[in-house]
Formats: sequence, C-alpha cells, structure tokens
Amino acid sequence: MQEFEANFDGLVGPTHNYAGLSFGNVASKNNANAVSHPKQAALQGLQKMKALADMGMVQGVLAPQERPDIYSLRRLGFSGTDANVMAQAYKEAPHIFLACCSASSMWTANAATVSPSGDTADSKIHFTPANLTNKYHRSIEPEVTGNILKATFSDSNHFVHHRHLPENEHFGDEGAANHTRFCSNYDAKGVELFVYGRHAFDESKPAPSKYPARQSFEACQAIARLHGLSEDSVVYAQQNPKVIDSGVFHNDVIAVGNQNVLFYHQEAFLDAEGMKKELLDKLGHDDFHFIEVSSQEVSVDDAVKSYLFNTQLIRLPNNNMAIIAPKECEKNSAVNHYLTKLINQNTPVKELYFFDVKQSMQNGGGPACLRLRVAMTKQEQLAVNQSTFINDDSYASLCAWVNKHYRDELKAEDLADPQLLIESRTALDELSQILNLGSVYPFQK
Ligand code: SUG
Repeated sequence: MQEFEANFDGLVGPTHNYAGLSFGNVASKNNANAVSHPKQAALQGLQKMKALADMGMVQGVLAPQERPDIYSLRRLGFSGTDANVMAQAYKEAPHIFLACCSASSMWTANAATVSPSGDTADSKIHFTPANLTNKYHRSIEPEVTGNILKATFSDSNHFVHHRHLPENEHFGDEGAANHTRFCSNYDAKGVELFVYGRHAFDESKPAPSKYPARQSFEACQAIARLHGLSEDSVVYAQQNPKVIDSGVFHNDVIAVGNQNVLFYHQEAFLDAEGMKKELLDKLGHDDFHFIEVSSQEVSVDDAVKSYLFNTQLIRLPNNNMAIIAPKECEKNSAVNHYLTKLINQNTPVKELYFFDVKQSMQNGGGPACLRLRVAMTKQEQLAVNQSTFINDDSYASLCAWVNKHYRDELKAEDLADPQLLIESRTALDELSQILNLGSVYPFQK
C-alpha cells in the first residue's frame, strides 16, 4: 500500500466517567452519574485498534490528557496544594470540578481537522486542533492536544501544526467530526466537505432552537484558509437544524464518508441536493456513491440511539469497504436489517463488523468518534513517531499498562480522591515513555 488512510484512536484516560456534561448529546445526559469502568473502557478501545491493525489497516494511538486538570482549576481561583484545589473545587463547585475530570479527549474525531498533502498548497499534512468552545470540559483540551499531535507527527518536512482557532463561539470548531474528505486515491487531490451548524456572524440564517450548534461556518472557512485548500476543492454544507435538535450534536452522528462514498441520512443536511451537486462538480467525475438512508428505513431517533452513522467506513487492503459499527447497531432491528441489506447491494461497502465500545457509547462516543483519520503516503508514515503505531508488541504493552494503572470502576466521589491524581500522573508519565512522546503534559514541564 503506497497511500492509505491511517486511524489514530484516542486511548481512554484513567478518569473515564459519566458526568452528564454535554447538553445536546442525549447519551451523555441519559447516563449522568452512572458508575463508569475506566479499565474496561480503555481495553475496549484497544481491542478495536488491534482488530483494525489485524485487518491490515494502519492504526495509531493518541495519548489521553492529564485529569483532573488542576491548572484549569487554579485559573478559576482554587488554590493551595493540588489536594486542596481538588477538595475545595469538589465541595464549592462540583460541576466545574467534574468538567475538569472528564476523559473526553478520548474522542479524537474532535482532536483536530486534518488535511492530507494531496489537498494542501505546500503538499504537507496540516493539523489544526479543535477549540471545542461549546462545552467547558472540552474547551480545556486543545493546548495539550496540540502537544500530543506535535509529538506524534513531529517531522516538519511532512507535517504542519496550526494553533487552534480563537476560543470564542464565533469560531466554535469541533474538528474532524464535521469534516469528511473524498478522493480517488488517498494521495491525489480530493474534495473536503466541511459541515457546520450555524452562521455565527449572521443571525438571520437558520439555526437549531433547542440544542446548540457547536460548529460555525466561519470556523470551517478559517480552517480551509489555514490549510491552504483551494476553493475548487472545498464544499461547505449546513446541518439540518432539526436533526441537531434531535440530538445530532456533530455531523458524524448522521453521516460518514470516505473516498467515493457518502453514507448519510435523508434529513442530515439543510440542502442535500445542492451539496451533492457541488461535490460531484468539484470532484470532476461521477464515479461516486451517495448512500442515502430514508426516514422510513431508519428514523433519526434510531440513528441517534444506535449510532448507525458513527460507524467507521474503511477501505480494506482487499479493496472492499467495511463498516465498523457499535454493537448497538446489531441490537437495533431496523438498523441491523438495513446494514445487512446494504452490504449485499451494488456499492463498494461489502463487509460489516460490530464492536463493543459500550463504555464510550454511554457518553455519546461511537467507533468513529474514537478515531482521527490521517490519509498519508508510505513516506509520510515513516515520518510519524513509530512508537504510536499499534502492532502485537505495542498492543501488549498498552494492555499491560492499562491493567497496571487503571481502576475497575469510578463514581463521582472517587474523582475527588487525591490519590487518583497521583495514579493518573504516574500512568501518563509511563505512557509518554512507551509512546516516546517526550514531555507533553503540564505536570512534566
Ligand atoms: O463532546 N461526550 C462527547 C462525545 C463526543 C463524540 N464525538 C463525536 N461525535 N465525534 C461530547 O459530547 C460526555 C462527557 C460526560 O458527560 O461525562 C462527552 O463529552
């Protein structure tokens, strides 16, 4: 394989918990205060990574963040020793404390937007970490995300790292969760589809009324400018405000695409016909498959519950496309029926695999949320930090690392245990050696 799409999954961090932090994300709200299982969560994620590596895919891993985030708590006025900061925050502002404990960096589809070298003016791969301004617990991720990306893709001959967009709702950016790239070969010039929820500078335009639209049009444009994308290779499309109000907080909850396939729900876009036409015009050919799922086949509600579209659509070495779906899709009869039918139709999608990522699903994170895609050439792959790739050895050491450091379960009150901070820092210090990252965390500086 000379050109391919690598998947970099987020490793679930030691404080994985359910705090109900994401208004507009139905699963997060429904599972608020449930007991979490960090060890099981991290192992479920690693099993999916290993399975994709075993299918012949190039699979990498991105390190989690340091939590509880004592630095953010100090910035908000909590003081004293680290243990005092935690105790004071937990007592006086439990919601803020819990936000600073979230392991949400595991959803690396929100880590950054990535433009492959085939699309950019300087023929390098460009990364912009997402600012995630809409949710406080996520807005504290981009700085360290940038450090981790730089330590993973460190060779400046091939990789360009931008600073995240201004931390302001006008430029609310959720990264690759609202970004899809189409192409013939991964190293050829493609078309990048940016999907947004609202126009931040024009309130007369349609917008959802119940739940927030996290991604702005202006943020999409800024990323396209930073990455040096030409106008004839970018399409902007607005999400249907109605589906955002039904719990579709990112476009990757209602659509997924790869190469010459876009798999999406009938109600996903405000103007699906306009988007399709522009996409085909800009691709310059019509060897393309729009796989549209109608509301009769699968309702938006079932799509949100099962995460039918938060599946990974991957190109296997045998050239088939495969759908990597959560087990919840197998259990939902309408969705299972649809998927079984789909792989027997005349499209490139021929294989279907179900994975148990329930610990992540209960926070609204399916298989596609857990990975950041980086299309690359063999030469670019050699320039990546090699310790971050998953193979038999790295899988075994990462599983051993999780088994050594992670707790079996966590409740809200456990997060205030100062020992958890020590455990978490010890674990991350060891992980940065396993992954050869250098010093990426504030506690290491
Ligand atoms: O940002 N959940 C994440 C889920 C992100 C899913 N990513 C994509 N669709 N690409 C979010 O809403 C919940 C955390 C909590 O409630 O404890 C959370 O942050």
